[in-house]
Amino acid sequence: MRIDVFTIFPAIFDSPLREGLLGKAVRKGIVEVRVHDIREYAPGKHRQVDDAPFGGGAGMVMKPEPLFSAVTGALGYGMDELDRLRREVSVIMLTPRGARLTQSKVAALASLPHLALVCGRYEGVDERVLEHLCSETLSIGDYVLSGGEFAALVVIEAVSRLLPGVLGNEASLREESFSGGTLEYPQYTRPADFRGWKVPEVLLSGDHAAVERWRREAAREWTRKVRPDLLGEEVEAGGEGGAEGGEE
Ligand code: 6GU
Repeated sequence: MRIDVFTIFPAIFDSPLREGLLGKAVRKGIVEVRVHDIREYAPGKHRQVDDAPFGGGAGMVMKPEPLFSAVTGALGYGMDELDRLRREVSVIMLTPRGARLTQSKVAALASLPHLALVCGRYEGVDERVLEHLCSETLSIGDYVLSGGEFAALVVIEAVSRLLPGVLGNEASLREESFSGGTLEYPQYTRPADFRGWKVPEVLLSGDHAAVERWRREAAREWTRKVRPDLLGEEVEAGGEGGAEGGEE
């Protein structure tokens, strides 16, 4: 998969793309990420990428020209080829105004050949960028970041781990358990007694059916405590799911 990122802070992406599983996927060539500096496409001596909002109000708005130039130019399309660009590349604006990212959305993105992630900054982006350059918008949750960079990294990380050859198979199995209606069950490892805090007896019993029951119940209990909304829903906006842990 190819991912092009458009940002005014390209250095933010340096170490996340080198470290861990994502770094490995990049080195293996499973995901090819190219980071582009929007400012290099801004005209004039000042390379201005933002301006005051029409109609007044606080904050600055990202100008359309540098964003259109950056995305078309870097991807090798003419300014008159926006339709072909949007057919061939999924151009996604990261913004707190965007549609919410879910695991099912992540899986859908992982099946695409080419993403372009546009990182919004400041208090907004000229709406014509959303209307005529981007094919969709995404937000990673109901809180505000000062820019889309960390959200883009979240998308890259979540998508990359689903690509064939990155994880092995356990990824998709775990994803299924997440979309099955509850969060994951608690995990323990050695020592069985740490400063007097003991691992639940049943996990040491060797009784696989009992372990299974305990995990299912512990997962439900935990989910009820921290994410009751997940239990109230038929199927979490995340594909599959439903059969188990859905009743009550
Ligand atoms: Cl994609 N961008 C910004 N600036 N803030 C966010 C977000 C994105 N998703 C959640 N908060």
